[in-house]
Amino acid sequence: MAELPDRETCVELLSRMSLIRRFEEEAGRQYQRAKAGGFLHLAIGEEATIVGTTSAMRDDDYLIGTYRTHGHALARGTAAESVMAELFGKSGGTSGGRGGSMHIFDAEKRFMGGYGIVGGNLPLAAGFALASQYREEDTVTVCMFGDGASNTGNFGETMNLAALWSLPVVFLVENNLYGMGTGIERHSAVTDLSRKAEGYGISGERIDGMDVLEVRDRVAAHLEIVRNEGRPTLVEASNYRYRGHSAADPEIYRDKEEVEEWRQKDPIENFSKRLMEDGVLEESDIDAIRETADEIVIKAVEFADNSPEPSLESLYDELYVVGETMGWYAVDERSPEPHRGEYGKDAPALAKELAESGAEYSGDDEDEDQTRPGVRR
Ligand SMILES: Cc1ncc(C[n+]2csc(CCOP(=O)(O)OP(=O)(O)O)c2C)c(N)n1
Ligand SMILES: [Mg+2]
Repeated sequence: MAELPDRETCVELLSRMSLIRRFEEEAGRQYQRAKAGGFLHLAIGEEATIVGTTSAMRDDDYLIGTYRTHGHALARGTAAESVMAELFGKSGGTSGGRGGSMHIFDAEKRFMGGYGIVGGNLPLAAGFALASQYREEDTVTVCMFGDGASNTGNFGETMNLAALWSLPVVFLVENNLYGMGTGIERHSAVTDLSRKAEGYGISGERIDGMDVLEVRDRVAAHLEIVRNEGRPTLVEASNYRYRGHSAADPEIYRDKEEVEEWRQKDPIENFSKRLMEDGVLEESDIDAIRETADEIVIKAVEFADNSPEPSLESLYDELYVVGETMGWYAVDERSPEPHRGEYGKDAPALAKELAESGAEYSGDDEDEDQTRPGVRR
């Protein structure tokens, strides 16, 4: 069993996990009330993996996750208010309400996003790591993804390049035993995911993802290996999600006994119990931590409720189409005239310059009809 760190760290770990749990429960409730739109994937039960990992990272390390990442942002220090407002699609959200639940993003905290394409965040993680290497920084990227994502082509391709180029990444599989409604025995030929990158030259380790201290200790060790030895590693954290895959999941693929069995391993309950048994905290301290989480989340909902909707005029903001003609993918099909944000001339000078030098390099600078960029006649 991992040793307890100092009291302050213990309180921090428990507070973060409690905040995530409370936030997720509230997000589920707000989704039922149709305040939060789109899809909603909750990470209730997976808090120890999230908090253990982020607590071992440096502030200047990068983190990228999946579509189940409200907790990852909160653990990195993003304000609960902006995460909730993002779920509500409000302008006070982390991405001004444009991303929603699956696309929480906070560049300042180096949380490089939630990402909706299963396995699609792996090559991006390799890109962040390549940037660190190129700039000769000793920052590490932690890439978190699910057991299901380990079956994608992106997994193999990324492992190969990461190993080949000695990229500074810790790949962390959050193995919650299911990819949507498909159990791991039915979706992966190799169920010991810690070994799944061995053929690419990346060794891995399986850890208990329900134990925040074990996750913290082991991820810290992996970060050290990556930072000091300049090679990527893989960690498989075994955990479980207590709720369905998303808010709309009848859960017919698993029985109540299994869920109950994993509930006995509740990362927050068990850590609280240990802290009390070891005399680090008293029950009243634990209650106070819970109350603080409650207050933060109530305030977050208030903030999200009061945050204004993005204005209609801002619809085409942050859309970039490089070129002199209209980009077909930015066209509002209800009206044929061009809209703001659709013209290359509005793109920032640097984007334009890069596009032009790219076109020149590829010999693609003839004056051709680019009504549909990327589609050659
Ligand atoms: C490329 C791709 N294929 C399919 C989907 C649909 N999909 C969304 S989540 C999911 C399951 C992924 O499971 P896992 O990687 O274990 O992550 P978890 O949801 O358990 O956190 C699938 C198949 C998708 N989003 N992207
Ligand atoms: Mg899974």
